[in-house]
Amino acid sequence: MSRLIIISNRVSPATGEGGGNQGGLAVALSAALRESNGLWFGWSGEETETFTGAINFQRADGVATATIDLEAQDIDEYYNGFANQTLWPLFHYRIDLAEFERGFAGGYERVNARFADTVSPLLDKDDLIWVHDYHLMPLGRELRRRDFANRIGFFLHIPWPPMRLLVSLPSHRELVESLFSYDVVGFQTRDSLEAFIDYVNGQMELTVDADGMVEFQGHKVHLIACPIGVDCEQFRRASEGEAAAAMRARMTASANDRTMIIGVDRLDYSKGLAERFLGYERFLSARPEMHGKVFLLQIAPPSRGDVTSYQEIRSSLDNLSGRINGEFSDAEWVPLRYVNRGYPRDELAGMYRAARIGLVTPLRDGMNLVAKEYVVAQDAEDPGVLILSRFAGAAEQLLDALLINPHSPEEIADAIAQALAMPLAERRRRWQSLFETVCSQDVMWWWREFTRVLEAVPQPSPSEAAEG
Ligand code: GDG
Repeated sequence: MSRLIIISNRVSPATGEGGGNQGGLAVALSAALRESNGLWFGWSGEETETFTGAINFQRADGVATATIDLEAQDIDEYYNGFANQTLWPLFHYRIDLAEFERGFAGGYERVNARFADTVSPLLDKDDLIWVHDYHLMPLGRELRRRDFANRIGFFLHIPWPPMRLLVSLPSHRELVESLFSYDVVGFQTRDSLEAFIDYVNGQMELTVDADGMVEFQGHKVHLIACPIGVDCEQFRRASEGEAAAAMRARMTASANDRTMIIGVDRLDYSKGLAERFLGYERFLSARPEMHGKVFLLQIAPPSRGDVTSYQEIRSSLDNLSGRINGEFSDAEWVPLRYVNRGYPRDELAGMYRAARIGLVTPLRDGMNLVAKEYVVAQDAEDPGVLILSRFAGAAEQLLDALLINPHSPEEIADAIAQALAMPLAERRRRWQSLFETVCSQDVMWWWREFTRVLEAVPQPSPSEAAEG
């Protein structure tokens, strides 16, 4: 078995038991690394005055990590700039928020080259290399330029946008061409895969065969859809564990016989929080008989606070939540509990379980793990109802959720009413089917599937590698 090298913007291995407090991705990638005695490489999250490429090595619970610090200009141009002000909005169909600055693009290229330079001495020729997400798309090309003939795969966690949107990026062709340095390129959904194929058909005049193989400048790339999942077993255990039960009991006490609806999202404009609040407001306006009987708990830990569009969404949600509570609250009831902080994962599991409705309404999302976590955490005897945006990648799999258009406050309001009235038998039937789907393609399935496809790529013989 080859050694696995994972390269991502940030490195977050799962260590020890974790008490159900580590995200599924960290748990799965750590398991993958343990199995192959591999290495996880990325940015430490720290700033240094001048970039040196000095590597900080750590090992905990059988997982080896190697991290580098970046300088302020790198963080501005690569992370806050090209990654989060150009690619993130554009790939979430928010061209109105995308900034196209040459400095950002230059910083992105520079940091990808720096990643390649610093990781190169750590690589052996038989290593299987797995690069993650939009921060590092050109890294495969940078490694090829440094003569690495290894099998290299790339997985995109966010959506791939339609061709007509992508062409508004000045360097779209170069960015896409750089993906042809990989052997396997994985997307979350069929929809993203098809959008990518559309681009290579339309802009590059290449043909992708029925197995997802496409050749560019003599190099074959395998395109796949490989949906990420959650760590079903661990999260199920966490949701039945002590911390979850204690949190659930506290929530039940504080709910005071009111039915709870829950939303959990990073504070990000792609998550459709404003639209969710408007949908809930519509529900409250249309159903005065429900006043005092329900409340929405929205957990929204702030993220990317250095970027203006994130400061703006935060302040507009402050206004909107204030308006809704001002309009509908009375002395004994607050309809919206809007909380700008995070909770430990096992407590989150207890909150999901205490909620009759999981409200997940992103305007666009690569997958959305919250939808899957909500399903896993439910009590099989008395499960809640998942309301899910059609525009989350998870909607391709979770067909037994109540699927809605998040741009429509009426659809959100109607779905809330339908979920509240849903008979137990229907709740159980829908949940059973969702649970089976979520747990049959969990996060362990996902990494095994991706690495299986990558390992199946024929390794070039030493002479081919030398020619290539
Ligand atoms: C990207 C893609 C794709 C949230 N609040 C708390 C907390 N969380 C955890 C959730 C969940 C995770 O964060 C969020 O995952 P999502 O999938 O919902 O969204 P992104 O962060 O945007 O992730 C997405 C994902 O990558 C994986 O490929 O699904 O489409 O955008 O696990 O539970 N965790 C804790 N406290 C919180 O308050 N502990």
